[in-house]
Amino acid sequence: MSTTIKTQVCIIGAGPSGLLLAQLLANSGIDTVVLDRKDRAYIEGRIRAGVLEQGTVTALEEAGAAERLHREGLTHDGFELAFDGIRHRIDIAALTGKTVTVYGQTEVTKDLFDKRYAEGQVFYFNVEDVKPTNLKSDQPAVHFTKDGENIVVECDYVAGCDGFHGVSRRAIPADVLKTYERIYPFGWLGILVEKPPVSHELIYANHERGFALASMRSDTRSRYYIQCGVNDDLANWSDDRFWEEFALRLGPDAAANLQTGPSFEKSIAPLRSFVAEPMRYGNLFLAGDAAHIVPPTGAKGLNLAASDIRILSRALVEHYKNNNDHYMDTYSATALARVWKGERFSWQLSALMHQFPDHSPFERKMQRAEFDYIMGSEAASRSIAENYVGLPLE
Ligand code: FAS
Ligand code: PHB
Repeated sequence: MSTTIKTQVCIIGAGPSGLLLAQLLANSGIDTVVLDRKDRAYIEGRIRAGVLEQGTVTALEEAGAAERLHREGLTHDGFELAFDGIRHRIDIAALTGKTVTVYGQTEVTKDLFDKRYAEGQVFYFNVEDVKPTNLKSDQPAVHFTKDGENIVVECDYVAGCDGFHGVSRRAIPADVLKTYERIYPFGWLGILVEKPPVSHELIYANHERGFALASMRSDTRSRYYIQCGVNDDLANWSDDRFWEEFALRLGPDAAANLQTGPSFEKSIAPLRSFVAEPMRYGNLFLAGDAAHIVPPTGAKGLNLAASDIRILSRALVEHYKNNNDHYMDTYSATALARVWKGERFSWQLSALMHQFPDHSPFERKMQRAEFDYIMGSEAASRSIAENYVGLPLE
């Protein structure tokens, strides 16, 4: 016995990808149902991205969910790369005419949830056994259970916005799906602390002891990271040990203004580069982390998810409003063209800024030479800047 629901687009995942897609489709009168295996509080509690490209801000404006972002977000026109204490500012505004906005993914998710709830979005949280079916037919469906009840969503299209560990990508047959992966031999240990940031701009630091990143969530809340072992344990990292290591890697000049205090969030994230092709299979469309993962070094993860959704929402709106399937037919190729450029930049900046266990003194010299070249070349700095602010959508 099961309950049947009908909708136009069934969205699996209520992270930033799924929520933004639901909002952009709702703005065009397209009906959706959104499923998630967690609930709103859990999803909003995840601490992740912190830097938004202008394109992502535009998408949130189009979604009508950018009011608090414009009130509370911090506009940044530059950031620093540091190498063994030597600092070089990348003036993104002068080099590209663009800026980035510092505004946590947590806040983006809260704003999108508020908007979706205000407009009566149908959500199913804490779902289990999610299974997309009949994807190559014109009547795809998504089966799941909720509190022991079997439910089927009959829809026109399925949007797989369920992240790296979701089920959507796995619904594509192994002889169709091709994946590409690079797992990095280190992770990032991140903390949140209610203290003013050490600098008004982000500092990415390469030190012989390892990478460090000074970021923030506001003028009073800082987000700091240090590179750690791929199997490192949070139990090994007291706040005191973190602060000592972080200050060493930042260097005495940058760390001079460091205000330490008790962390209220501490977590370790593994780093990987990953892409799944194609991003469409029949009437299933993959978007965001369900299709690709980048190391957070280039601040691309959330922003690539947002650009997928801008491309996918246009495709679905064109289909429903103008009976034009051109953008659906080209979705995978268009999204992947941008994804691969984001993967390259994230991989390149990770290679420049981290200590690799298998690096010889020669590789260390190559990293320093690249840093010196970037410092001395406007062209090299502009290349970093234009990737950081986000390449054009198409
Ligand atoms: P998400 O993973 O955010 O959301 C997927 C949703 O699908 C989740 O809510 C999940 O519960 C749900 N789901 C999964 N399986 C399901 C199933 N079977 N059925 C139903 N629902 C299911 N990016 C940056 O730019 N900067 C950063 O610093 C940064 N740090 C990160 C740290 C960590 C630990 C992680 C994991 C990612 C980080 N990212 C960062 C990347 C991150 O921001 C992602 O790019 C972003 O969350 C992508 O959003 P979604 O595609 O919505 O995927
Ligand atoms: C963050 O503030 O969480 C952040 C900022 C920039 C990055 C990665 C993470 O590249």
